[in-house]
Amino acid sequence: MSSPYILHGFNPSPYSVKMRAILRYRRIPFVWDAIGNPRDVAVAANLPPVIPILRFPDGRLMNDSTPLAYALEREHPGQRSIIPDDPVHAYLSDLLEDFGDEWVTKMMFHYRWYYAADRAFAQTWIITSRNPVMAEAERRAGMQAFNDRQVGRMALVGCTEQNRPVIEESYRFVLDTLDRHVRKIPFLFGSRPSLADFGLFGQLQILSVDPTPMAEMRERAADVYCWLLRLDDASGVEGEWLDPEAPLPDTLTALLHHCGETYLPFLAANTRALQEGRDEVGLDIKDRPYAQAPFRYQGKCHDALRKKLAALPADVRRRLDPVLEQTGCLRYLA
Ligand SMILES: N[C@@H](CCC(=O)N[C@@H](CS)C(=O)NCC(=O)O)C(=O)O
Repeated sequence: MSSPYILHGFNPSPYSVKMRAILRYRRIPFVWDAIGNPRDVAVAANLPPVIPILRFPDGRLMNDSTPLAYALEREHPGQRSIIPDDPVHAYLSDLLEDFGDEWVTKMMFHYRWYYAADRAFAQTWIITSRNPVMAEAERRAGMQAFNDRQVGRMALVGCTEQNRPVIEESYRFVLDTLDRHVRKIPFLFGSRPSLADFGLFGQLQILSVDPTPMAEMRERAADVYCWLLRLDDASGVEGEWLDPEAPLPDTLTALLHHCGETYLPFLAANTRALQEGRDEVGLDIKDRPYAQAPFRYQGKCHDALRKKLAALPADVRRRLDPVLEQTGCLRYLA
């Protein structure tokens, strides 16, 4: 057997468990290397210092889960692809993946570092993932240092007291809507999972473990909780995409509509602030004030979504634009 892929990541990292679930669903043999500090692998390879990092069988190292998912599509074409065949659904899947990666992540970060019970649990989870057995003093110091670093970053990613109602309300909306969806259709775009499912999975999987959002999820959206357990290893799933001619399920349009009234206005305001060199993004989201410093990476995400839309042929746009228009997304993407 040729040497398999190696995924360097760890369990408390949403993007790591997202990539792991993709590899499992796609039946791509890999080794899950969750020993030590996986971020060091990125630093040593001169990559952006984020996890996970995937080592390809030829030795190449790469990180950033979205380009990684697409690189795997190129390496293994036609083998349980996670990109819907229909280009309209494929674009909507990209959009919802980005919503998961860049907006739902605010919920993940907020719950994890805001509530005392969650902070305490996250410290233990992260420190023991790096090194399960440590001298007590070293363990305590490591936990405190990690806590302080992450709490210090909250404002940077928009997890502030002012933004808390927007973030928590959005979490509840996503739970309620996804709960209704997975009772009718196994995954977002059919009975097989798409890139969008994995984007949401990464963040929600962590939210299903950290104590405060876990309790909320189990009580409010038990089907979402069970959906996450299924998607973690979906290597046995054999499914079909939704019929592209049929109207989109109302739960999917509700999620897109939510994206059009939360994440996308934020993304557009973020891009404007970056272009104008301002140090604050401020806007109203569902009649509530939201503010944070501009985020360069999310400027790139916005640009990528717009370029992808602009590159689609006219016959695809004729079917896609009405969906984006009706859900309030188009004006932020065109
Ligand atoms: N866009 C990247 C984001 C990866 C990311 O932000 N990973 C986090 C952990 S889940 C990280 O490594 N943060 C840097 C740090 O904590 O030092 C992806 O999709 O993979």
